[in-house]
Order: sequence, then structure tokens, then C-alpha cells
Amino acid sequence: MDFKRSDFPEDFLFGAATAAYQIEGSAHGAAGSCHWDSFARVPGNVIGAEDGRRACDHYLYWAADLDLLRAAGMDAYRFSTSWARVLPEGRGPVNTEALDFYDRLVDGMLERGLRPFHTIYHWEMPSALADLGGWTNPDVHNWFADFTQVITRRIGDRVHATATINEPWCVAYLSHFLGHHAPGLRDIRATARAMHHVLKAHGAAMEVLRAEGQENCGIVLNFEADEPAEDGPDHAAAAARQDAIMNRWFLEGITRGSYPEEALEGLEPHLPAGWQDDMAAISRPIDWLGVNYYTRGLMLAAPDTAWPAMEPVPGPLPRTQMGWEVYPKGLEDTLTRLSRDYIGALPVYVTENGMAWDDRVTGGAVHDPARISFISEHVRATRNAIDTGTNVRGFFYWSLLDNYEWAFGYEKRFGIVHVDYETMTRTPKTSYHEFAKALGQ
Ligand code: IFM
Repeated sequence: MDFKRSDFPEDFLFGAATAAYQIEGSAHGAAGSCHWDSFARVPGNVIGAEDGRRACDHYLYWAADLDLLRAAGMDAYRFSTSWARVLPEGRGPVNTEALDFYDRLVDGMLERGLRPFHTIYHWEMPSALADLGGWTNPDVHNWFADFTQVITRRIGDRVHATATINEPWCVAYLSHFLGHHAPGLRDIRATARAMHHVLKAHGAAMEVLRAEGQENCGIVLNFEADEPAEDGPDHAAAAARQDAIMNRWFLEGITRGSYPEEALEGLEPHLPAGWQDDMAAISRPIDWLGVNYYTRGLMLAAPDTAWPAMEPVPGPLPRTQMGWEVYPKGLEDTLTRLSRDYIGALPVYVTENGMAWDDRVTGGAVHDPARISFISEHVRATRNAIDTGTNVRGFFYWSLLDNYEWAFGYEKRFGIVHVDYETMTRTPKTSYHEFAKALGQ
């Protein structure tokens, strides 16, 4: 890789990220069921109808996995805690095995000199709460606040940073409008409610975190660099609508206490009454913002279809195994736009960036030159954004391990460490070794 630590400020953190359901193995440790367990059971929702019951068995292999982070010279580890594991019914009785597990995990990070970056929610809505409407239920912010308190009281004293929610656009829009993720709805009323409730839950969690004396708290948003696929005002308007729905809704809700007009034009009729009264709580100050960035979106107007009357089209750039274009400039532009238009000098972390490839083990090794270039280019884009004034404090690769890629099951491999799902053997890929070298190992 063509970067080194000394290219970055001294306190800049390099790390890798994972999420509970994607690696832990929900069959272990008396976890409750979550909406992904049932979503995966319906033909057509998930490739191979695969679920996270075993995933990478990280619940059993966590110490070895933390050793891999340390051996690569990483400074930090971004992980998440499963709501359904901690509160199997979503509310009420606490699963003490789960709290003991997260205790061991956080202590294990500290023993290895890794800073724990905790994400409270990365998509395991407990089934008992999904039965009540999950993110569409008007009480969901209270349920989430209670979970936040339980988990923070147990591990909050040792984590370096806390994020309330991972990628609210996926939680709300991808899951309730596009139907690609659990609960798999395609319903605009459910979408509008989820879009608002997920931010209300973030606000309620921030209040709990502050009351618990927790410092260094934020949220992780996913951004896409949206551009019109063709010239013309209609296509420009389509790209602007996508930008409003995917990027600006969450960003402006949190930083300005308002939603963009281009998104309200479709969603406002379906928002819960009195939504404006929640905006002050939604825009409570945060200490940092997490940016997940993978690709750009090319939009075409689709005038004969219902709102938002647009469709994404594939672009000409090289693509990853996900079919996503490789577009590092979009990361630089996103980071620069954030500081220029929204957050000034607020600390930012690139909390996810990575690519999937059809990686195979040959002769005991996995050669992944495309990933080495991908990481180099995106780390350089991050460096460029620092040069132009964005206060970027860290970069986390997604992901440490190959893992459960949601609707794609286990087919897409994002890891810098290959996982053989039969034997659970971990094989560090060439990108892992090159990353470690760049970090001085
Ligand atoms: O695997 C996901 C992760 O859970 C959230 N961000 C995007 C990743 C790749 O799709």
C-alpha cells in the first residue's frame, strides 16, 4: 500500500470494523431471535436463505480475532452489540451471558492496546419488537433508549467512542421502501415513520448517553456520491432527490434539526403527526460523525414512475464483487462537503470503507491486489480531505473478516482476513499483510 503512518497526524487511528450479527453466530450464548432470522427464511430474500446463526463463530474465536487486529498494528476496533443478544425479548430480562461476552470482548481489546469503538445498533431488531412494528412503532425510541442504558452501564466505562446507530438510511429506506433488508417492506408510510423514528431513537439514546456521563458519542451515516447519469435538468433533479433521501435527510436532521425539501415532498404526508416537535431532540450535539463510504450513485429521472421518480444505473468505472463502482474521489468530496457545509471542525471518522471480491485460498494464501489498490486510493482520498481542512481522525477498513453480507449471504467477501465457513479457518489475505506493513509491522 502506498501510505504510511507518518503521512497522517500522530493521533490518527487506523482500525477495522465488524458488526455483531455478521460475525458472532447468533446461535451461541442464548441470544434472542431478530428480524434477520425470519427474513432469511423467506425464499428470495437472502442468497441461499443463509442467516447469521453461525456466521464466523466469532463468539468462540473472539480472542484470536482480536489477536489478528493487534498483529496488524491496528489502533482501534469498531464492533457492535446485538440488541437481541442482550435483551432476547427486546425489553425486560437481560441475558447476562451476553453482557459477560461483551465485557470480555472490550477487556480483550484493551489488553491488546486496541481502542474500542462501540456501535450500539447494527441491525438486529429483536423479533419480539419487530412483531410490534419495529422501527415503525412510535415507542421504538424508548425501547432503544432502554437498551442503550443497559449496554452502556456494562461496557461504557471502557469504550473509547460510542455510536448510537449504524447507517440509518439502511435501517429505514433500504429496509422499508426498497425492501432489500429486513423487514423487507415496500411501503412509503412505514418508510417515512422509520426514517423519522430511527433519528428519534438516536436522539433518545444520546440523552441516555449524556445522563450516563458517556463521552465521545456520535452516529454512523452512510454516504453515496450522487450524480446525474446524463445531462439535463430532470436527471440533475433525480440525483438531487437521491442525495436528499440518502445523505441529507439524516445529516440535516442531526446537524440542523430539519429535513430537506426534496425528500419531504414525498415523505411528509406519511410522517407521524407532530414530527417537527422531535427535531430539537434529534439534533442534540454529537462529539463526532462516522462516515461509511463505498461508491457513487448515478441517477436517471424516471418520470413515469411514482415518487421519487428516479432509477440508479450502472456506471462505466471498474466495479467490485458487489457491482459497486470504485470511486475514491467520492470519499474525498463527501468528507470535504461535510466540513464545508455542515459540521465545520467536528471530528470525523471514516468508519467503513472496503470492497468485496471473490477471494480464494490458493496454496495457503489469498492474493487480493484489487483490494490493496482500493485501500490505498481511499486512504489517499482521506488524506486529501485532511489537507483541505476536514478534521478526519481515523480510518476503519470494512471488514476485518469475510462475513454475513446480509441479503447476499456469505457470497461476498469484504475481509482482509479470509474465513473458511466450514472449518472457520482464518487466512489473512495479502491486503492484511500490506496493511500491517503500512502501519509499521
Ligand atoms: O456489510 C455492510 C455493513 O453491515 C454496513 N455497511 C456496508 C457493509 C457492506 O455492504
